[in-house]
Amino acid sequence: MHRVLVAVFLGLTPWLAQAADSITVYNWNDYIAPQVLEDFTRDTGIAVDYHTFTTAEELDKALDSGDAIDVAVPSHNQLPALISAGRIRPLDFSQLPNSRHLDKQLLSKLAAVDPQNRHAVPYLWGAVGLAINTPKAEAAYGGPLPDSWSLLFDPQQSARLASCGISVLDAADEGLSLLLNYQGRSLARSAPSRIQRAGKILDALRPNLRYVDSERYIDDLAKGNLCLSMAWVGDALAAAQAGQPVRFVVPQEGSVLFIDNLVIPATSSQPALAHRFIDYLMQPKVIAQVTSETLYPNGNADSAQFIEAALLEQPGLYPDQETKRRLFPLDVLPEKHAEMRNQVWQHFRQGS
Ligand code: SPD
Repeated sequence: MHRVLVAVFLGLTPWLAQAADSITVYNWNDYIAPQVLEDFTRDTGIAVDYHTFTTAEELDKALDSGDAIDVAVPSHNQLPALISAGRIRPLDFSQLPNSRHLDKQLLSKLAAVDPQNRHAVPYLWGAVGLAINTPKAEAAYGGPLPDSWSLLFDPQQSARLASCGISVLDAADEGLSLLLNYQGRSLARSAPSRIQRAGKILDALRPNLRYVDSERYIDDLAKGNLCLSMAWVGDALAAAQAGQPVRFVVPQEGSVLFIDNLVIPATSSQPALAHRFIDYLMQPKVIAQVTSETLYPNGNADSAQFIEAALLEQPGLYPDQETKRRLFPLDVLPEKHAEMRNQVWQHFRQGS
């Protein structure tokens, strides 16, 4: 559904590209309400050349390429490297009056990776968990399922679910953080040799998985073609909204939290227009529309009044206090650890 709507919008881009002012935006797949892009162009006369990516590496590559990008959406754990490499600019808050609506608690979390919140404003955030198609998974498993990452990380358990379809996000930080947390450890505090050993466990799981991909699983969950996925919350809730008996679970061992942010890359050729786009998205009514369509919580303290009560109360979208206690933010990795993480993940992703 999300992708169809995006395709409709993209069909309009040749016409939009003729507008005098235009900006280039890089965002995660399935992470905008396409109507918001059309409304922005209608309201401001600024066309949007909109690109999507599905992994953090793809965004890093685009930002390293030197191509002019006006607005991008990195996750919080990418910010320290982007800031220290000079890849993103400090924001000019005098051009962002709607920043007054931002959630102060989220801003204080972000200040740990972007001191004084100079470079980034929160867009959408959420938890990683398991998307479970309960009837299919229970039938394959042979009874009720434990509320545990063991469904995925214990090869004996995942072998029981392999026949109904398991997928894993193509997200090294999430995957390795969750595995090490399941083992009672932490990715950022693990030596490269420990990360390498974690890679061996992932490799042992690989035969039980249908694929490692962060985009294909959205349609497959929504069509009932998978019974267990490591999932970002909105992608899991979209399958439930499409009518599948899919629930989003934050297992008892806990899980990771991401905050995705609006930033202006150093290569932006239109920083004033980029500020206008970011400010537009920070209007409570606009970002509420994005949350309502993507099913991800947003970083705006004043948007709830524009979101349907049934959606706000939907379990999983905004985690309750008990779930929040089990969530920890994705870690920022020292460079040596990051190299090992990339090596291990590339091997796992390829499955050979
Ligand atoms: N459908 C893609 C949604 C992206 C969610 N955020 C990704 C965070 C990666 N660290």
